Amino acid sequence: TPYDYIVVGAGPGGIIAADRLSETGKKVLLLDRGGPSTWETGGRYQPDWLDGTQLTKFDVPGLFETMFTDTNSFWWCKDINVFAGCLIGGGTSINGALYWLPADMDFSTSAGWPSSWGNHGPYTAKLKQRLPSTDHPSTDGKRYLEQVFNVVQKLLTPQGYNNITINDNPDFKDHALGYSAYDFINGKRGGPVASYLRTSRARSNFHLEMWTMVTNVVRNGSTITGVQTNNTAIGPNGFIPLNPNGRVVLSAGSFGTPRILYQSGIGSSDMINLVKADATQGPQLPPQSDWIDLPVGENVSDNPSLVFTHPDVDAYDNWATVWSDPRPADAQQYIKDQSGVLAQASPRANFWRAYGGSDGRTRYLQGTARPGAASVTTQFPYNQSQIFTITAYLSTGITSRGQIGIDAALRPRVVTQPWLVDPVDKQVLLTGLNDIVSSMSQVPGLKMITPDNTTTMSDYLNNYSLANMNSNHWVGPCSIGKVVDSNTKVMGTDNLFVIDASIVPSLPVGNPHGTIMSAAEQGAAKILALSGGP
Ligand code: 6FA
Ligand code: ABL
Repeated sequence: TPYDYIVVGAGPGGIIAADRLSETGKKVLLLDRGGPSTWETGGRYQPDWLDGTQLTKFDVPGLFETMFTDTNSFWWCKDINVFAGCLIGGGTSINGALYWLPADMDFSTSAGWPSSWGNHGPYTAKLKQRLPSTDHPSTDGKRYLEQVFNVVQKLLTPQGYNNITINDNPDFKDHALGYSAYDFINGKRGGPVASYLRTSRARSNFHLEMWTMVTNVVRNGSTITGVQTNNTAIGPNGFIPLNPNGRVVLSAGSFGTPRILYQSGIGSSDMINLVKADATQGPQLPPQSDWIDLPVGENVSDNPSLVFTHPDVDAYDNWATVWSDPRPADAQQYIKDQSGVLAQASPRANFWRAYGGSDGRTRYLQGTARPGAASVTTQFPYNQSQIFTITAYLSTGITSRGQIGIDAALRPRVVTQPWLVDPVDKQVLLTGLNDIVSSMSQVPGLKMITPDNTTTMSDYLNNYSLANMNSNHWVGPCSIGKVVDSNTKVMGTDNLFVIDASIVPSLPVGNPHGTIMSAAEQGAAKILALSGGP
């Protein structure tokens, strides 16, 4: 059956877009290549200790770190070689759920937004109303495993940091320190799935179809007539048509959306030629005269991580036991009323500082601290039970950019690495790392073990593997103003739109999904306001 709107991808961008579009009564189809995640979406994957409960791996915040250690990791997109979630909720069903209401600078013209996007306030207010943030997600309102916050506070206070409730002051991002904030709800993973998707699913004009991969849009010149999928159960040959004046919204994420565009004959010809050479997808391409030449790809993120130990810290076994053998009292407490340590993901403290660079630009550095560490490299003995990690991310202001494309097998790939391409970015990161540790001697008992004192910070950074610099915050391959216009419409098309991380022109100051969701609210409103629709 034909639809008014077909939204491709049920991550935060697609879920919010589909909810706002279906609110108007239009017939909306939301497609995802993956399957269920949390219990309410039909997911049933749980550890033995949760047997008999309606709590899955994706519901329990304290199971977050097991996303990276579980051998049965069906939730990752298998054809993408960086972390990307392919299940209902996309990244928000498997991520750390750190949730920052956007700062004004996240939507500024200097960040690459059209001036018409500058007033994000009403859209952020809508987001906040649907999805509040909390820095104390346990249902009893208490904070657990607080030692890391306390140590970080001792470290940063001498440097002039202010202790704030971060989401009460989204624009205060210089020398700001606060408890980690999340979009968990009632001690469980919340996010767009437990809010927007819930209201959509209650509407008869909304339909969600899982396990349906869109390969390309089908178009007649600049007019999209429907989407081609691999699901032959839902239409002739997997084709799903649009109603007259219908629209397609791509929300397949920073890797998924570019691939769909290339496979639809939209992008640079070197990428489309890879599609042309493919026996299956080649014949689906429109004639070369209809190819639309648009740039695809800028984005970036950096995160060298430092590992410290402190005798006051409980490393919580680096979360290694929470799946198979959680601390019994914590497991019982969580099952009873979703309170305690397991009601929160691993981070405990976040901080920001602004830096002037030698090129006159201001860059922001974010720190995230958590008990435990993904890896430790040191010559010295240390107490494994007392380790914690501070990860430093360079965000707003960085100029380094890379490119996302596809390989000959049409798998999304990073084709140009985006990390620290600009030497000023690197210099600022180095300054920031040195600053973080500059007051270490004022915290009795605090030692840094990675890098340890046989390595200078500069060598540590120079030798840091680029593969580990990936912070999973990919934005920009379909940047607004370059690939989509200020209404999120793909340039050169009549009715194809993009609402996801890929339109965000440069990194938000914090972990990005809050800003992406505000952008989705704003993008959906702009699409609905645009004449000529269904
Ligand atoms: N962001 C935050 O703000 N805070 C965090 O703590 C945080 N942590 C992580 C994290 O720990 C990991 C491991 C990862 C991978 C990301 C993290 N992020 C965090 C980033 C955040 O999750 C992403 O920025 C955000 O989810 C991006 O939202 P989008 O809507 O742009 O895209 P998604 O990838 O979430 O969703 C795309 C959906 O499309 C998926 O459900 C996928 O299955 C589907 N899809 C892809 N291709 C498709 C196709 N061809 N056909 C149909 N469906 C498709
Ligand atoms: C994010 O925004 C990042 O994208 C994640 O990488 C990060 O989680 C979460 N938020 C929480 O801060 C880290 C884990 O804590 C590490 O154990 C893991 O090695 C790393 O992700 C992998 O990228």
